[in-house]
Amino acid sequence: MSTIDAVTTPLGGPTLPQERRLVTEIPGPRSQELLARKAAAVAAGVGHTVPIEAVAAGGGVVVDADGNSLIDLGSGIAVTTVGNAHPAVVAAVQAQAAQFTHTCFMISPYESYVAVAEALNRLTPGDHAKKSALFNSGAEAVENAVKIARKHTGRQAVVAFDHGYHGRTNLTMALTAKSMPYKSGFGPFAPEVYRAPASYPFRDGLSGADAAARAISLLEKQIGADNLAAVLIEPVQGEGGFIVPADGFLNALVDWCRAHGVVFIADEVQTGFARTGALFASERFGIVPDLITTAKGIAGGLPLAAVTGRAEIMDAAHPGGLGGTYGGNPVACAAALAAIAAFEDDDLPARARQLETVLKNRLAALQQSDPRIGDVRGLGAMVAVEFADPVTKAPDAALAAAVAKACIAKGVIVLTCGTYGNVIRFLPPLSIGDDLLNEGLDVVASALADTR
Ligand code: PLZ
Repeated sequence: MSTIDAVTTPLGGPTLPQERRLVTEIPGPRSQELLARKAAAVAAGVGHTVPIEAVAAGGGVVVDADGNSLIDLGSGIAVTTVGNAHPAVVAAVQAQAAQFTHTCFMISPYESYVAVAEALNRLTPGDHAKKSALFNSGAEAVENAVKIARKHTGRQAVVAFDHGYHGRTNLTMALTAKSMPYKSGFGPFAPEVYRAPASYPFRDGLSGADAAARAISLLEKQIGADNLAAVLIEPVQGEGGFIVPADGFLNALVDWCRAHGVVFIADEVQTGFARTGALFASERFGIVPDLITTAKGIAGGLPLAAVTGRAEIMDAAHPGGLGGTYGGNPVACAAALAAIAAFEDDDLPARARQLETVLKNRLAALQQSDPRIGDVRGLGAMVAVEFADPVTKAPDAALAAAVAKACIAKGVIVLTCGTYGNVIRFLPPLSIGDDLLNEGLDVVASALADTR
């Protein structure tokens, strides 16, 4: 049995030894035992990328039940941005859990929910009057943003983009572009969802203005502004491949939306909270969305999500029209307040910009010596390499999978992504040290060299 042993299990947080340490093969025997139990007990549809039993994490490492310490370049998919088991988050969670764990905000309101809403209203882009509502997951936030936009406009159609990812619930599956693994066999999907072409500079070569004109033409011809409630887009597309749109693309979309009374929703679930070197990626493009969806990094690992936006739009839903049993759970809100204080007090956006420099310099150097890296791109601590044939640009998913697998075997957690599955993404926690990040990138370089 791989039951956690209180004596040998290290405590998480930044005091964990910040080192890559392999004492067994990955997975070691205790991890293998858990994975066998998982295979027997957990539905096959719930996959895993890193074959370990995690027992502790913090700073820039994840420790497994066999005593291996892996460098974390994934942050649990961009969640533990402040650092795993961040001491202030842990303390806030412990204190709140001892006070009360739940009342249901819709039954008996409490202060921390309101304080999170105030913080979001203050910190998100734009100095207009704002309001927020809290939920449990990114998908739930996106669903509610669409509900709010429909109620506000009295229109039904919603536009999402090629390469977009917005979740796994029924409406957000419809909004998500990629069939496998997210949608295949799970339909029928929600109606009145349309898809427009995105800006993907490495593959379409279009300027931001031209890519926007192409998308806007589709909106006007296929839907008509009068029918369109919302345009929904990730400022940097995450699961779709860390695609940074060409300059001016998002700005032109926002301008068009504003001219036609269409609600512009920025899905900042993955890009939000310092990840891209600003508190919100929208700031890096100089756009002010009408609504912003957030989750992931907001609460240091606790499940919390939000919709924040123009007060008059947010107030369109009738009293009782928005909510949910757990939305804005007090323990998650306490965690969020601690995480948000860390983002602000420790200037974590600046740390993300430092990591951007390290990541891009190292990966650009790697690209110089290896033409199979077609593109290095990203913002802040959200950087990726796209593997492609040097001549035809044909996506090389097999190479991305082989490199990621080799990195994990060598004790470095990296994740793949991309519509074509040919992208390796780097999402380190902002609490990682430069030495550990560089060691992780050394391992990536040697894993890539081994595939030649
Ligand atoms: N919007 C932009 O990135 C979640 C998905 C992992 P939830 N991305 C990770 C997986 O395979 O399920 C995401 C996102 C963007 C929405 C979501 C959905 O957020 O908290 O997973 O519901």
